[in-house]
Amino acid sequence: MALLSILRYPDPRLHKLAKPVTDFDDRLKQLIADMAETMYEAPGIGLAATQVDVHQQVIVMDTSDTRDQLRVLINPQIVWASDDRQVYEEGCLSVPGIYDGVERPSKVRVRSCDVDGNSHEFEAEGLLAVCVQHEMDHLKGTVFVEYLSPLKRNRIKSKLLKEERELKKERHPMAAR
Ligand code: GNR
Ligand code: NI
Repeated sequence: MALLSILRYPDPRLHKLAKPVTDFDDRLKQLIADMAETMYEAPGIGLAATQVDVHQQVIVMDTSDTRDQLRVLINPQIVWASDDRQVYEEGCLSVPGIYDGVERPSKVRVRSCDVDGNSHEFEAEGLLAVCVQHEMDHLKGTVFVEYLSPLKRNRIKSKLLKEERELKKERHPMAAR
């Protein structure tokens, strides 16, 4: 097991398009184990492979209160979405400290594969529906801040870049700036 480092917005690698998984092998199982460990440690309710710089369609999620209901989604597709929508205050491990309302379909039906390549379908609502759609956006290179106004997005970008510079200074206090 290993903790993976999570890319931070505005890293351009967060906008890469993930490719479908074709090999359901031990390498995939290792990636899933490492992503789950990283998600629980963060802590977060979901993590997409894109966020750890792996551009394959892999998601881990756990929206349970007990943190013992790991869900693994490989090559997920939304096969149905409700017309009614809900606004939820979203956050993202790749956009630390930022929370804002995002409107999405309140229910979705998802088809995805498990670690062995078997296809499954399930319906999601509430927090699970929010999380699935948020994670699937990551696989398409979309971060939730892209649903906010350009003004808000630019403020978030500046704030995170400034924090990034401060973090670098702490790591290398004597380096030239
Ligand atoms: O941990 C997370 N919490 C969260 C809260 C509201 C809406 C979406 C999320 S997902 C986020 C983890 C994450 O960044 N996944 O990509
Ligand atoms: Ni996220």
